[in-house]
Amino acid sequence: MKLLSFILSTAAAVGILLNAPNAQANLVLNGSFETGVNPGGFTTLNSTDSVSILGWTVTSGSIDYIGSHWQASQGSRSIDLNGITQGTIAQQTLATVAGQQYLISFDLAGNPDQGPTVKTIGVTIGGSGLQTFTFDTTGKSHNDMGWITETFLYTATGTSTITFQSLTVGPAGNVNFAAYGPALDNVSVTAVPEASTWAMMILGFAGIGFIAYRRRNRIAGAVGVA
Ligand SMILES: [Ca+2]
Repeated sequence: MKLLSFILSTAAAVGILLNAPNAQANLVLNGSFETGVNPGGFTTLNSTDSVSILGWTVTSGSIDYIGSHWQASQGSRSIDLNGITQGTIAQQTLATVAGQQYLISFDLAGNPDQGPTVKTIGVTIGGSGLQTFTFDTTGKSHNDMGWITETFLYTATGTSTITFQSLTVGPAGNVNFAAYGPALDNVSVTAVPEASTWAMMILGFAGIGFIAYRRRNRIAGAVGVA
């Protein structure tokens, strides 16, 4: 029974640890795009707008800042990376640290109003190179956007800029009118604890569990003598 309680307390400690990544701070300011001008249904923002959405700059083309037009993934606002042309948004200075690995996570969907059916988004952070992701809007609608979460890992070389750009052309390949792009919401960049850190933390918690086990053992023994 005492050994069982030791195992249970250690298991509880490991359980707390496994939830620990959720506690890592998101380095992205306004990653859900909830703070900015009131977009109403939606508002088109052109390059180089850096004031309409807190923390974000439209660095090329145009985007749509989406309000009630469709279901957000998180909160009530999101982005269509095609305004009237392909657009790019960026956050300039993330406080990433050289040598530290980060998990980049974002929610992806697509404007279901017109083709192309498959929307393509390009993502860069620091010197990561372009990461591309696609989303198939088949069967999706404003009320059922079908948001998915995409992730990748990046080891920083210092502070970083993160960019999201549309790689989606217009219907029938029209690049001059390309208004139906990839949809973006819920961006986060969080530090990933190193394996050695995890090992030390687990050993530490196991040690605490063992000390608690020994203490209960002694108290039980003392009570037994009295
Ligand atoms: Ca949002």
